Amino acid sequence: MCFKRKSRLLSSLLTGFIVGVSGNLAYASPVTVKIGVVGPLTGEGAGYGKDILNGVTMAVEEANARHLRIGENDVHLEIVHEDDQSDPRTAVQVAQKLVDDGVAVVIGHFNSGTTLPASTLYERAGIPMITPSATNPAITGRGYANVFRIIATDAQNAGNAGAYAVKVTKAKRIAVLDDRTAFGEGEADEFVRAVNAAGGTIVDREYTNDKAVDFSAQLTHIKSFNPDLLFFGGLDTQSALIVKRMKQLGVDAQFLAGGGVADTNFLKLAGTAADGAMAWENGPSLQSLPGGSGFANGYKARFGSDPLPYSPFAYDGTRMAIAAMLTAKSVEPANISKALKGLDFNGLTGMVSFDRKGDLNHAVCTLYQVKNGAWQTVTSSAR
Ligand code: ABU
Repeated sequence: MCFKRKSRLLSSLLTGFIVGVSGNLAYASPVTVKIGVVGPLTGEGAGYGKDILNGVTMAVEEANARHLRIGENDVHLEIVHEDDQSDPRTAVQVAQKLVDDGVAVVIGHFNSGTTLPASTLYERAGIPMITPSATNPAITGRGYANVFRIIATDAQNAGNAGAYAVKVTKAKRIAVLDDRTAFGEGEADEFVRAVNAAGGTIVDREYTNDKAVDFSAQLTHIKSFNPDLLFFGGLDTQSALIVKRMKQLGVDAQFLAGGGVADTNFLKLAGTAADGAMAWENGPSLQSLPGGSGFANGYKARFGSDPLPYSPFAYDGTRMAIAAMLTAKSVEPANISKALKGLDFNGLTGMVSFDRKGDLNHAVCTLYQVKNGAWQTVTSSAR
């Protein structure tokens, strides 16, 4: 064989080898699909935001370990997370960053007050957003096609609380205090609506803000109405400060709150003043779910702490988005949104499917009460 032919063969073998290798590499190199996660990662709400990020992380790690194949491509999921600091203006800025970054889906935001403005950006960009925690009914009340919520609304949860206060607790004189956020004020409105519908009486309604640490003025005024139940629309830290101050001021009323309160942070901060406090939460209790203890153990093994209330919903929201990609055989946001609307997903938190508005078809809420220093389940309600 002459040198020229030898060299052509070598060259074509090499080319074939390179094509083969590069072909294999092309086949082996998965397409990266970005999953946006957003909530408060700093500030007062950081515990909740990190809990949501952890829930998404668990779902993404599980999916990547299964080596996803979607349509014609191997797919690797990558989390892109942003900190909205629980601030509506920051939320809009980081929402735009996620849109510009080309995320296929967004899991978040945590707060109703951040989700309301940020969701408009996702809607315009045609990117599906699934909130695992923001419960103001207006979030899904604007006819948006790409906004989903994988947890009960406050119309459902605070609605349960209002009916329960009148019909079961038999409260006759009900006072209401809220933190004037989209969440706190919204759930207080829903609570008042349900109390009125059940024939109950609101004797006083007071307001604070979500940064306040002293509630003496409001509680002193509330005390003058001699209520037998106080409903607070707001989160766990302020709830703990309120029950402590109620004891100090001698406000002898049953404390009842809505979502985001029945957690260990409340117990730690409230101490012995926590005993007897009640809270309706916008979801089933983790202990009641077939996969609940497995999730809690897996979470603790991975992150070194117990899950807070919203990671199970973030976990399911992410898994549902992945199921939508598999159903649609596509990672295009428009196709994911479309597939999400038709899915019946057997999740950790139950059978999940969305109604016309993007809310759950079957939502469960749970009432807890502090007994002997721990939150105990009292009852649950499907609404
Ligand atoms: N739903 C509880 C706290 C989050 C929010 O809706 O603002």
